[in-house]
Amino acid sequence: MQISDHVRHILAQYDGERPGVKANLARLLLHGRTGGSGKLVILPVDQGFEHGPARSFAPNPAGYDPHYVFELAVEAGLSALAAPLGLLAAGADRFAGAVPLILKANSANSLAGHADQAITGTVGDALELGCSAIGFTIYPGADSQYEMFEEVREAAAEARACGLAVVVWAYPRGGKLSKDGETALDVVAYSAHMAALLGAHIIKVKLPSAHIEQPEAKSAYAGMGIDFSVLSNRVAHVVKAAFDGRRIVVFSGGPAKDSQALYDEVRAIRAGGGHGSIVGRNSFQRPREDALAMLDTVIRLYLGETAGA
Ligand code: FBP
Repeated sequence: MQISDHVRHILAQYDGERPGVKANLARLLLHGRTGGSGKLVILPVDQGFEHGPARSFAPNPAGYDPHYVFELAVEAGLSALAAPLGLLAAGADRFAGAVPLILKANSANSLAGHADQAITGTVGDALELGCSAIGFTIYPGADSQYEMFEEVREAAAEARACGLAVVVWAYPRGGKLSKDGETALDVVAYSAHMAALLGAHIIKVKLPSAHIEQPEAKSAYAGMGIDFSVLSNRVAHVVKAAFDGRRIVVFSGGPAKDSQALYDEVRAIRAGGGHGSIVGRNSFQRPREDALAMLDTVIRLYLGETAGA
């Protein structure tokens, strides 16, 4: 596929970046049904690690098979599949070249008592598997946040030197943050900004609520004169916090929900200038045909092909 104006424009935002990184960003942006549009729809399947296999795959047991999620990403025409080392290694050979891969290189598990992530993959693993990017979660606010930042800084520098794009899952939690604070507008925007400062090429966040967590930030938000009760305005604010839209920002799908609710979120992401969705549980927890139909609508919404889904 030829480089489109949308993709050329996005790549131009990464001034001074290495050609290999830009080529891999282009690979992600040109693949699948949203290819060339400047939008990404990515399948993340690290929930087996993060939440455990039964919570993740019991609703649709086909998902226990790594090949199933490769097939889902390929058949749906998605931009990429993101997963930890073992899952990618189980399908990267058979599906070589069929869909770009993102190695999720750190992992948490829900048996742990505090918010932290362990490094579970390396740049060498990502290169060997033919990945376009490597991804890391950070937990802004967590007691372990500074160690996480240092780990990501080190691994991201190595990844960039090898021409891999870097994706950062910026998920505030722990420390002094309240539960509502994890998705508060000010905290999500702050986290997206920190991810950009850490050198992320693609930033993944949860959709922000209208709650403002930090008392010190309240007057700044009040003074902006923006109606933050509207989701698309909140999306636009998070995108602005990511270097004024110079970094790709994608939004996660969250726990399984009804399709219309998901489509409303996609409309808001698009209207707010977000670059796409990274939808895991809402994809692989649905039966295959339902998942394909839902992803088809999501893609068409991003392409502006369907307003009334
Ligand atoms: P979902 O679409 O299933 O929410 O996936 C997005 C994601 O970022 C996964 O990559 C990750 O496993 C999960 O959310 C983590 O969510 P949390 O840490 O909030 O449980």
